Amino acid sequence: AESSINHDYFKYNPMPEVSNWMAQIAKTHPDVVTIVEYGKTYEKRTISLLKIGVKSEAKKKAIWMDCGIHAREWIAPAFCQYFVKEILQAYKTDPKMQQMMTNMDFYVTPVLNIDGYIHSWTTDRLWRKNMSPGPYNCSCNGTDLNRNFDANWGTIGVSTDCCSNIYCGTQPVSEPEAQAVTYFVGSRIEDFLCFLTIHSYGQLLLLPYGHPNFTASNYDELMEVGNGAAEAIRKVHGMSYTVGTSPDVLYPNSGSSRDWARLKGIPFAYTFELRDNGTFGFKLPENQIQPTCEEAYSGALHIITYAHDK
Ligand code: ING
Ligand code: ZN
Repeated sequence: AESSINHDYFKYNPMPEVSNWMAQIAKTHPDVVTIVEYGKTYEKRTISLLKIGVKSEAKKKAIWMDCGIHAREWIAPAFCQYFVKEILQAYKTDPKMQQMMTNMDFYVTPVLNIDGYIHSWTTDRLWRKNMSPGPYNCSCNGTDLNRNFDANWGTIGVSTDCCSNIYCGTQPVSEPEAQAVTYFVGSRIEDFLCFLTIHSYGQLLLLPYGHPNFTASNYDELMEVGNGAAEAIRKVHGMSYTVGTSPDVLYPNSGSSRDWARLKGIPFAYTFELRDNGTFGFKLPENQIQPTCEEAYSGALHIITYAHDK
């Protein structure tokens, strides 16, 4: 219990501290938390998530959240840690959270791209991709995991140059980290109401699809709920988040995990692009971790509550 009590949520934590924290959270909340190991990274590290909910034999709905699919976006893993802390705290006293944790399990992956995250701490702060080697005759490492999913793979907003930061890999789901999410979520797809994938930066709430030729069947509802989340965010510290599809708000892309999740049938699939707007970019100062997490928590809960209540 000591080290989870002492965990500092408002600094950036390197991977060993995140792993220790996960173990402590599971140990100190055995009634509602389990660690699930569901894959290996290219460098053979274990990918784990925290499954959080009231344990029961009944079939439950589910919420997905992953952080740290891109190595340099350090505020994302910080948010997943904060999110877990907050829902566990709310569960103690808040009847709404007790109801949601009774009906749903929260599956939270604090760091998906573990190899890349470690590389960005030790070697290259602005590393984005995973660490798998390029194909034959290419000397660069790394595939952009958010271009590697099986969703109009390789068609737009990607590069086939293995040195590019948006290299999509040799084929859909070629990467072990993308495989882990695809198999875990794909094997219980009908349980999931929400798929929230956390990035930085830009202060955006992005919804499917990244490909400009496709429109989600529930686009209007996704926009409405997204705008509600942006309003909830603004109420916390006055920050403004822009809501829309990737092509409408920024640029098109293919092979994102969010698009894959929506294509598979998860109704509420969003990408969060946390602070800031470019002043500090990926190197968001630690004194902004707390306000960024507070506002994003409010936005995420808006979406989750809507999905639960519907
Ligand atoms: N942004 C995401 C990326 O994979 C995205 C999501 C896609 C934003 C397309 C805008 C357009 O590029 C970051 N920051 O990684
Ligand atoms: Zn990203």
